[in-house]
Amino acid sequence: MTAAAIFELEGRRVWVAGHGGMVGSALMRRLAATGCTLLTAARGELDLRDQRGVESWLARAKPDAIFLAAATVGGIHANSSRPAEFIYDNLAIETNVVHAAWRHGVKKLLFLGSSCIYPKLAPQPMAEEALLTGPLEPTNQWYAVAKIAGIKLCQAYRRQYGCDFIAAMPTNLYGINDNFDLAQSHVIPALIAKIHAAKVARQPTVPIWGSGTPRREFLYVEDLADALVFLMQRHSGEEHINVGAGTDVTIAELAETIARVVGYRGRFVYDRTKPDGTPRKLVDVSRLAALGWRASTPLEAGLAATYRWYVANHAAAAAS
Ligand code: GFB
Repeated sequence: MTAAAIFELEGRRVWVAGHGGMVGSALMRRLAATGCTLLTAARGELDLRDQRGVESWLARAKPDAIFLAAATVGGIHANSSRPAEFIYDNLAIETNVVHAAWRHGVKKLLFLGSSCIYPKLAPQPMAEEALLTGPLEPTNQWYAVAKIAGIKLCQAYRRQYGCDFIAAMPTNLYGINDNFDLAQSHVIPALIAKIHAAKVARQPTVPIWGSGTPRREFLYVEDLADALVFLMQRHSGEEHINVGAGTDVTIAELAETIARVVGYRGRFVYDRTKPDGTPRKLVDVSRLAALGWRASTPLEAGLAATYRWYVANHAAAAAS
């Protein structure tokens, strides 16, 4: 791993691709403190799957640095029911942005992947070296293949053209601005929405998909944004870097914790007709820790902040 010279963001033109999403909006908040000039392209203005559009936007905007946080994302159901969109959209976005970044002399680019790049049965915690050592989890293999291609794009442009393009692999994320639509969402926003609705309607039970036994690691998105800015400033190298919280919980434990945060006293009913997905997904954060960064938000505190945001922004709409 290379200890990089610090890449200062102050005074630079920084494009957050995907600034409207959960990760992108957290990055916008975090970057506001760095003194950089923030660049954004609204969805209606630029479709990142359109190669010409991306080329001409970069030619005009001239960013010095890019956080590539734009992606088609979703939970286990969205991934397995919309495989073509997950592979096509993500491959198109990555190839367009990385290629145009090289052509327009972008000095640094950080590509955001996902811990689902690792084999379904990778040894836990999953070190960066586990990449491409075994078969992927079938429910999200399409998304995973696209994200693996993103890592390889950054490596290829670094090797052939000397571009300082790096890749970060976050674990499962949650936080404000998450997607709470039950058909698309990840488990945390789904359980917040379902458990809150059950509390309001005084329902005695809440359905939970799968067996409740899979283990997941969850990172609060404000911590992720801090880690990404840290990596942009301090990491340069071919190796992708895991970003995680360092601990995991079962889905049953997660449901209990969310019930505590929401103030719900009913029971959970496990629907085993729904998929569990990967049995365990905990990333090894040794590389990031060696560089000097650690997550700081405990799960229950992050969940409480996310729930407050959900009540203020979504709960009324969901109930009507
Ligand atoms: O968060 P999630 O959808 O994605 O599901 P993955 C995590 C676990 O929670 C699975 C269970 O075992 C689900 O069956 N679960 C329980 C629920 N109740 C629910 C519910 O109401 N909604 C949802 N969504 N899950 C995703 C990948 O995998 O992780 C993506 O599909 C990406 O590609 C993302 O990598 C980080 O952790 O299983």
